Amino acid sequence: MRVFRKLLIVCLLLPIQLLAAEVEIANAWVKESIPGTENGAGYFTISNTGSSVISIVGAATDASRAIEVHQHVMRDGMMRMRRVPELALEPGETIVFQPGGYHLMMFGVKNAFKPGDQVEFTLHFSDGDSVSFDAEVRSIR
Ligand SMILES: [Cu+2]
Repeated sequence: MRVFRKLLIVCLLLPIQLLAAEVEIANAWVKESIPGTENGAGYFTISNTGSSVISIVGAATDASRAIEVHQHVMRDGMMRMRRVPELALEPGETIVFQPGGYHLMMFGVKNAFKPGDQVEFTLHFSDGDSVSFDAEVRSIR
């Protein structure tokens, strides 16, 4: 009986451990590759469903040589991109990654993205957690 009770406690604790990164990812998509280019961009909506601040500190994918979190900024009347080393989400906050704003910038895309393809991304958070999700390639026409 005592052993059984211990097992039960371990089983109850495990799921809590696995759900440490309390975020929700929705509407994940990737731009269809433009012929002749080897860079790509991924978009999604992320919500912090937990009760503490969570920060995106990096991203990963097998689909490209490198990947960075980027933002578009206006400088001297020109639209430019800059790398975002850390992006914080307050509890309850939602940030939309979309064309002209935040995006996952991919350098050296290995296979051109075609509509309907699936691309897997992983986001790394400052607390050491990470979350993986699939994005669908969408036509830009
Ligand atoms: Cu970019």
